[in-house]
Amino acid sequence: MVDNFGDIGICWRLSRQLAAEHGICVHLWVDDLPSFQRICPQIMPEMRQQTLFGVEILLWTEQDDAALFWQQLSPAAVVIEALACNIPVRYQQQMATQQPQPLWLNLEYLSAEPWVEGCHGLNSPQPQTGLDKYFFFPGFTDKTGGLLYERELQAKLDRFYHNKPAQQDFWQQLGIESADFPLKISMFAYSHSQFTDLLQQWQQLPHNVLCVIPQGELAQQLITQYSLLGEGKTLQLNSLSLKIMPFLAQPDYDLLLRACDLNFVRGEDSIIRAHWAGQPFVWQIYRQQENAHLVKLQAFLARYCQQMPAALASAVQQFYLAWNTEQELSHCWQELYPLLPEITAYNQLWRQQLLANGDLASNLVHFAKKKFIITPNFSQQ
Ligand code: TRH
Repeated sequence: MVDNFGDIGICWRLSRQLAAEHGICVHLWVDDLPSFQRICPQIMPEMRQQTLFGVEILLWTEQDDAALFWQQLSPAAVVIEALACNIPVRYQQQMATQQPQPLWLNLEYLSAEPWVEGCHGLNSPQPQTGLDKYFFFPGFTDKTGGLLYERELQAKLDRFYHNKPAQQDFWQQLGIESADFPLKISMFAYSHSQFTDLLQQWQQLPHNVLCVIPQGELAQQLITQYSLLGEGKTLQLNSLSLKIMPFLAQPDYDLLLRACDLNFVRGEDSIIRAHWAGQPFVWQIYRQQENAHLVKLQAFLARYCQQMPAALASAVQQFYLAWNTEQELSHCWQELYPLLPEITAYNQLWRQQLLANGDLASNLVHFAKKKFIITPNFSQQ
């Protein structure tokens, strides 16, 4: 089972936003429609071509006649290679024959490392086509492409948060009476050998705690560990209620993050959505070989914690490091827990700082317009 949704999650948000807010005609090529359907239930995996939310979605196949297929397509004015995919060579060759030449962008992975600023917007000449490919880096500063953020997002999240019946309804659809839980935690994480440390800590709190876990790697680990736990069932461990929940449609997942008091997130898309939700969050970064991810994690912590009071920064950093290196968690949880209100307040400032960099989709459109001396059909549908 594919259990990673970050790449499609990012491409889908970007495509929808380019179509909805910038009136751009977007074709999104995807090679795994069943995974896409997990975050967007309207997707019909058996359809090679479908239009949703103004975006034309097409199946990317590697079948025998694929070369001919790509060769026959008329290239777009702007072509985005997202997150380390490679456009088929035949399509690249077609791009090279166009006048004006298409703008070719390489949308990179998210990193808070300082070198990103120097590489964002750089061109990389492609000898086989004579075209330039431009690096477009998401990031946390105004020298990067910024972060995905839809125009109406804040208003939508605020409306939901202040509409108590809507929130109650949301929880009820998950089979949860939200009023029973003064502390609600969402737990979207990769498997974790020390997770039971946290569960033990939460069981001992003097009030009820809810922890919801979406279906996936960690949920499977827990189902193996606790025979009474299964999909849709709630396991009661003293004051802790543990529940495996269905994977939600992406917009509902955004609401879940707003409705919880603490969000554990993973990968590159959910961490950013947790930012916008504004509640305290803990990031489990996607693991890479030779611990390359820990360098990225430190770079993020350096930026995120920069303006925190020293004691807060230290508690946050220790918890993040323990969570990402599978160390014992009880002690760091005890340090972190009383600081959650302080983190919530800090997150508002941090969010404002990030929003001042502009959103990624708008920055990308701006970049594309700057690169075109004349604007072909990119900006109008
Ligand atoms: O799924 P991920 O672990 O993705 C990762 C990283 O992005 C990594 O960079 C990539 O290379 C690797 O996959 C292969 O975590 P991420 O990035 O947070 O993506 C999860 C997506 O799933 C995000 O768009 C939110 C969405 N989601 C839902 O739509 N519903 C849900 O119920 C949940 C839990 C998530």
